[in-house]
Amino acid sequence: MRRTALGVAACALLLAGCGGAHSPQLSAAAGFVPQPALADMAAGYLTVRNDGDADDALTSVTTSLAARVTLHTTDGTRMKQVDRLDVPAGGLLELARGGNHLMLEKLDRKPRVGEKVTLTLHFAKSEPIEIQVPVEPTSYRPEGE
Ligand SMILES: [Cu+2]
Repeated sequence: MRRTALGVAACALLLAGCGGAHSPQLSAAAGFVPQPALADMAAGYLTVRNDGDADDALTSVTTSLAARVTLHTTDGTRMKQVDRLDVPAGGLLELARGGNHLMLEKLDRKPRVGEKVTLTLHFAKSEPIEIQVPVEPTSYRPEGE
């Protein structure tokens, strides 16, 4: 009992000592890959939510489906490859049609509607998150978009 209480107290001190232990707390949802029109390239969309009190950033994505995944932003009608996409503290990183997105390049095979694709998201600070996203019809748009 006593040891536990001391442990907790020491822990609280330690946390206070490192500036309140700010850390990101991430979760990923609402992902999908539209069935690609091209044989060797697909887009990917998802949302990363940060319930923590420190910023983080998506820095890369890996999947067995594609040799390479790049991160893109969209500026007007032009897309631009970027090194990272920020996931602000208490905020969202949204990847959606017409905006930020993933490009899955050099596909192993063409994914079909009904399949699941496993994506591993890598971040600047947080541990990687693995999600399974469905392959949707080419022109699919989620509700509310
Ligand atoms: Cu792109």
